[in-house]
Amino acid sequence: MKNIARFKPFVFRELTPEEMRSRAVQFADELHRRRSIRQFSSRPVPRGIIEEAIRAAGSAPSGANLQPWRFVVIGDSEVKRHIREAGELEERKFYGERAPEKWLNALSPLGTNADKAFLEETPWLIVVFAVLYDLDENGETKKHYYVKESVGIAVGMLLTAIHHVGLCALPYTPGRMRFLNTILHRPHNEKPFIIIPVGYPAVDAVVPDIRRKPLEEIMEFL
Ligand code: IYR
Repeated sequence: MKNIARFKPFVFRELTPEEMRSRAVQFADELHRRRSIRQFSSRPVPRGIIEEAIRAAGSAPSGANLQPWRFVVIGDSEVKRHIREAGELEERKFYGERAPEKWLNALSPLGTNADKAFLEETPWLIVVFAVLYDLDENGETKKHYYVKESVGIAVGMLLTAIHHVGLCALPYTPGRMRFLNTILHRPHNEKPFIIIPVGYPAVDAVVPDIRRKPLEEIMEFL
């Protein structure tokens, strides 16, 4: 093992306990206002905003700092249409044959179905790929570690960044997503992880009336 670790001073910005408390409450409240949206407006969103949100996601921690993610942003209507067609084909199989009764029951409060108009409505679709391994100069594969965990954290940060700038999104995952490699010309080591339509909500958008578990149900201190 070659030791190539180099270190530099860590610049820590300490907050007062009052600032800490106030920021903690404000941030939790802000995140609780986030909702997954399924009806979007076609109102344009500047590309620079999407770039900054992805830059925020790119700060996520990752296994061995290998940053095993790729964000493909689609603004082209024809590409969006292809993704919608392939997504809806997959969803018709899911809702029509593949999904077990129990799964459909769990989904019923959300009122979802095979129609995925949002894939064409939003100005941008961000398709996140998990990069399972890299190829080095000699064509040798270089393994990536904790890929799902790393990409999951980055996507969480991306959704947070999108919400923070005042836009809406939907973490969307059709059951099988390899069609995205074909449509977007991505190599096989990149595995589709999630599709995130981003934009303004439709003026008449509605959200399911569902609740979030209160703190006591999700937390335990020992
Ligand atoms: N992919 C389908 C089904 C679906 C599955 C889960 I788990 C959800 O939280 C929501 C939907 C769809 O998007 O309709």
